[in-house]
Amino acid sequence: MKTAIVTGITGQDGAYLAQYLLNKNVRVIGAFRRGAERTSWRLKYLGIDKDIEPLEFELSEFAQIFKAIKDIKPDYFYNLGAMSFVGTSFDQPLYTQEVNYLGALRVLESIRLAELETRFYQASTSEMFGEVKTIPQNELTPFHPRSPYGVSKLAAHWASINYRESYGMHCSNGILFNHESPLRGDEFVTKKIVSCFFQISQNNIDFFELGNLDAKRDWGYAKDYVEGMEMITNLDKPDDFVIATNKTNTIRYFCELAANEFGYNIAWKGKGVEEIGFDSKTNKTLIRVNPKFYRPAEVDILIGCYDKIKKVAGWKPKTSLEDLVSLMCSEEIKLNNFFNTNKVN
Ligand code: NAP
Ligand code: G4F
Repeated sequence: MKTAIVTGITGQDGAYLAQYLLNKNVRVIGAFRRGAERTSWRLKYLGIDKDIEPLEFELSEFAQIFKAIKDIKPDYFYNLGAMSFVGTSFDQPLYTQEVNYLGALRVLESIRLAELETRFYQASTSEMFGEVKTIPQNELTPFHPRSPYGVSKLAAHWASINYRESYGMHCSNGILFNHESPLRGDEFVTKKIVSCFFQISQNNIDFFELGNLDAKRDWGYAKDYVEGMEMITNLDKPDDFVIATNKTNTIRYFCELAANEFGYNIAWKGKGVEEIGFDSKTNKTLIRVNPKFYRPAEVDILIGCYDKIKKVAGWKPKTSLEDLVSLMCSEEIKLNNFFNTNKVN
């Protein structure tokens, strides 16, 4: 039986990856940080909280990381733990580097010092492309990050390549474009939109506020994407791969799709901060713009070409944006019931 350490086990991808690895008969050691309980609501929701071996783990603490890796000698190390919210990285640039870049470096250095054959996976991101130089973006597209988060992830990306080239370690980077699911954190725009429409449908709120409606993202389904992570680490040759859908859409379009799922028909009027989204059936305003959600520098468009991973590992996306929105909206109701009936963290 192979053993995998997964950092970020309490996050969206950690939960789905753990579920996928367990189904492949891999022993999963879930690295969580103090303050989080040993099991997160996501693991509980998926029904796998009892199947994961918890490991207290802080990405800013070298001695703890080194000891864990030396003692456990994992076959795989999936580094998904991060300060992952772009907006917050502008307010916490140093902490973001500490965890996202130096955290990855601590893991790499620990594997090297412990002289292990551990296969390392780094959660790289389309945010590294930032102000994009080509459309679509692929593994050869030059990087131009636009946030402290993007800068930290790019540094970790290069560290992973550097350990591969310098020490022959099996280090791979998955350059993942935005991927969403019912388990997505509340602060990310897709989940925020779905949750707010649900709250409007329950008469708990009248409207909600967003920032830039024109940004375009390549959105896929997280459950499809963790399969790509597992495929990458099982390739003979470590390498870097884009995982994406090769389709891009605006935040505005995502709102329209989610609104439909709850029985609203969104139309738009006004411009900039004056713009509103209203239900054309009732004329009620459901969406307003608030500049507090704008970012100091924006990534305007992301769209990824996944040809390389399709060719090398046979991975391709299975879920359309329309199906993804539909499943996020229907699951939102179930999630609400889950939170109402479970004491979870
Ligand atoms: P997420 O839901 O925000 O989860 C982040 C995880 O990192 C949480 O488990 C969090 O633990 C953990 N973490 C944060 N700081 C830590 C620290 N100092 N030490 C140890 N663990 C720490 O993120 P996600 O969407 O699953 O994304 C997984 C990874 O992929 C992240 O590295 C993200 O940057 C990257 N990525 C995500 C996307 C996407 O669209 N989702 C795209 C590209 C790359 P707590 O629960 O204790 O906070
Ligand atoms: O959902 P977001 O916060 O995701 P973002 O910034 O693209 O980052 C996510 O994807 C990255 C991959 O490219 C990951 F690496 C990263 O960890 C994270 O998972 O914002 C998406 C877009 C942005 O352009 C933002 O300006 O939506 C725009 N937006 C408009 N109104 C908003 C809002 N974003 C948020 N979070 N909240 C709003 O109210």
